[in-house]
Amino acid sequence: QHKFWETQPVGQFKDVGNSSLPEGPIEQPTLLSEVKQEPYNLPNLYEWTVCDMDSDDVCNEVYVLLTNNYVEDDDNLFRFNYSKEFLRWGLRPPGYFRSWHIGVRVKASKKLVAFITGVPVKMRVRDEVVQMAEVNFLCVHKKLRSKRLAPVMIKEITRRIHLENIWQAAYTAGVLLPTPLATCQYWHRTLNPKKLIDVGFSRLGDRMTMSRAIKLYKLPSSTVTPGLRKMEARDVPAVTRLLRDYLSRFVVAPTFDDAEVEHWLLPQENVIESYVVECLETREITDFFSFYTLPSSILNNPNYSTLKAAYTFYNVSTSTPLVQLTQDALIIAKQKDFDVFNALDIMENEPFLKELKFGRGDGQLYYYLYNYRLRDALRPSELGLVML
Ligand code: NHW
Ligand code: EN5
Repeated sequence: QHKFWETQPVGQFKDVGNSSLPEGPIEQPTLLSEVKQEPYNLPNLYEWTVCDMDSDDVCNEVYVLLTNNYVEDDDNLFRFNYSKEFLRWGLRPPGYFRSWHIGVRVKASKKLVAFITGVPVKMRVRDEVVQMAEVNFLCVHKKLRSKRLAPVMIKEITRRIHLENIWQAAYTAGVLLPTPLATCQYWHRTLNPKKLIDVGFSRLGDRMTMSRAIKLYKLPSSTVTPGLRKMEARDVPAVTRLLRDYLSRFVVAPTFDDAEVEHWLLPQENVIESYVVECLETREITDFFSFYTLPSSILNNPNYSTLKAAYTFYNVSTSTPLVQLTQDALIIAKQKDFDVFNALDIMENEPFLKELKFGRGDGQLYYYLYNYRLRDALRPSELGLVML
């Protein structure tokens, strides 16, 4: 069934429910000198390349590959369209390794035809903090699919992660593989009903007319939380404290220091938006929310070419109710002309989803760990990790 995944140190379907297996690493690290020193072999026409994301030309090649070949929805109406600035942000966090930005080129033409990346993250699993890689942006050109290139790419990035003495990884996918740490659901809050219906992202249900839909999804024209403002560099220490405290509640979550909070949360136009609530009396930062910008190309529509989507990222509420905080996020997203605001049912999101008129999506997101076993799958609300 899974000729490749059966050979890997991941939870196997046959072991689901077997509580006798211990939690923790599935296989032990080896000496670095015992890690294979040469890259895995690719089919003869292809060669490995490190993609230098500092280079505008290389970044553009990656962007073009993903724009034309990355993830689509089940009905092939939409394809993720990560921007170049977004890719640079997502792939160059503090301590990143250039060697983990791996491309495959056609030897003869040098055309980039496949890609896979990792970035380092310190992940807490229960009460252990484990150095891991987050693996993302696995992509094989449409014309090269089903040739078993993906397993070679996964083995090669594993080798390069091992060379940095890192032995665990986290990844997410829309497909079911052996075996999920958690199974999460996408939810969508309509901001621009007319466009979402026109492009096939949503449908007018029974007894729903366009004017009813427009009224249903209407939002206040300005935010309601006093003291809400864009996050600034001076907020980093306070936001780090809030986030560290908050993420400690979840079974699996990253741990962030100031440098990582600065990288992942300081606002960048068209990439990441973050807002803090500053208490007007004490000047304390009591809450914050963030969302990232990830448009999708609309495939084959005569009137529209991109769907502007916001994805909720990390949020912490200590004094403003999370529902109100998230409503302000929706209002700001609407002001910034997003068409839809997306969320997963992870962390404490579940309660605000229904309240704020999110609708269940047709996509799921499975979370995985490589070389780390948990006795049972987690509930989405036990997960404190968002991957791009
Ligand atoms: S999920 C997004 C993945 N990308 C896309 O869906 C883009 C569109 N699709 C493609 O480009 C986020 C291709 O279809 C891909 C597969 C490249 C997906 N994850 O080459 P073959 C991520 O980037 C298995 C893992 O013939 P293909 C996360 C499949 O089950 N495995 O297929 C990435 C089969 O193995 P099996 C996947 O269609 C995490 C084998 O690949 C997969 O031409 C990576 C078939 O290969 C997926 N999304 O190419 C793992 N999709 O055993 C990182 C298919 O079932 C692990 N497969 O026979 C950690 C490594 C680091 C460890 C460090 C200690
Ligand atoms: C991880 N780094 O399927 C990335 N998206 O629901 C890789 N559906 O947008 C993993 N099919 O439900 C990616 N509209 C896995 C996700 C791949 C993309 C994907 C889903 C998530 C999605 C939309 C559009 C469906 C189009 C037809 C959807 C319904 C919204 C509706 C709004 C009004 C109230 C009811 C729901």
